[in-house]
Amino acid sequence: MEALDRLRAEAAAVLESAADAGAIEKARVNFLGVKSGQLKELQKLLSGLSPDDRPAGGKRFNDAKAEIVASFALAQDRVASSQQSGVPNVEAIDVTLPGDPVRMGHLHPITQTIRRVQEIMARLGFESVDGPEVEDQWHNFDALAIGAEHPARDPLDNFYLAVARGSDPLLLRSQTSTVQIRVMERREPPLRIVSLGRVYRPDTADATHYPMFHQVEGLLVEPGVTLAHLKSVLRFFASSFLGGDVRVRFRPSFFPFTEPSVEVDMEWGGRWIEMGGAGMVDPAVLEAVGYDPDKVSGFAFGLGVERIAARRYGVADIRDFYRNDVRFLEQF
Ligand code: FA5
Repeated sequence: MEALDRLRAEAAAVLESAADAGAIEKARVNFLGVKSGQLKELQKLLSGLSPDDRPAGGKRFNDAKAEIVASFALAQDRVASSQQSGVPNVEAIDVTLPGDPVRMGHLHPITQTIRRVQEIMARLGFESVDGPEVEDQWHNFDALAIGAEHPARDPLDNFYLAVARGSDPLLLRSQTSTVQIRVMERREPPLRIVSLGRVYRPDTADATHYPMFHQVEGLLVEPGVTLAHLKSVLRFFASSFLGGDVRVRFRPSFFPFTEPSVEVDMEWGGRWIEMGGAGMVDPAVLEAVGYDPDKVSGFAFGLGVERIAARRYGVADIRDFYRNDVRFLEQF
């Protein structure tokens, strides 16, 4: 039975050094082949043993066979894994190599702008609130003193939603002034709120317009508020947000829900850019939400977030914010 031990050692050596699947297959046929494998030849010798020796001989034979089969499986695993890593027969992972850098994303510049505006306004005591993007006629128009025949309601200037016949038409809000009403309906003055969110208008996209954009709405209602307070707040905001001493200019304007109304311009490289509208909350609006215009007054403003972001980052075309070109967005 020494022949068995020799065969066992030989098989282990051959399989250990087998470099590829071909060599393993050759070794398999040589040692384990059913017809003329070496193991098969030795098995034939078992029948020549005396009945007393046969059980022990059979056991040694089976042990040797199991060992050769195990070496065979090991060799197969070894060759398969070195093929996968492309590295022949060596440790596949070098833990001393520097890791692959992970590409980190960051917040979209408009989201960064929104958070920064909220932060600055919080320093003046303005609390951030939200309102729905799908609005009813009351909050988008009626309560803001925008009459039934006002052109701002034109279906061509708004995204109306299909609703059941006979029910009040809903629309994607065209301005964040809706949130003024929602807050005043729920709360009593004094109030200092700021609301940033999406608004929708079927405007043709160009360098300063997009059909979906964001507004920042500010509202302050207290006894004795004047236009001078409004200008101070806007100048503080503009200087904090844009850095330096930013000049703010009011131009006379008209909004149905403010009286007087102004357009708010900010200076940009010697040029004045319109950032939004503002004014003193119209007494009719205060009355519509149940406030007493003899006791409190207020100011409100609504600025375009894309416009102030473009001003801050030196972006010439607000459409760039929504092209999703990573090379553009990476800069912020
Ligand atoms: C309003 O929407 C008023 N609700 C603002 C207001 C609030 C007045 C409170 C008084 C009191 P206006 O339609 O002008 O006003 O829009 C305000 C700002 O939104 C504009 O000055 C501009 O900065 C921005 N804006 C308007 N349309 C677009 C657009 N299509 N794309 C990007 N920004 C826009």
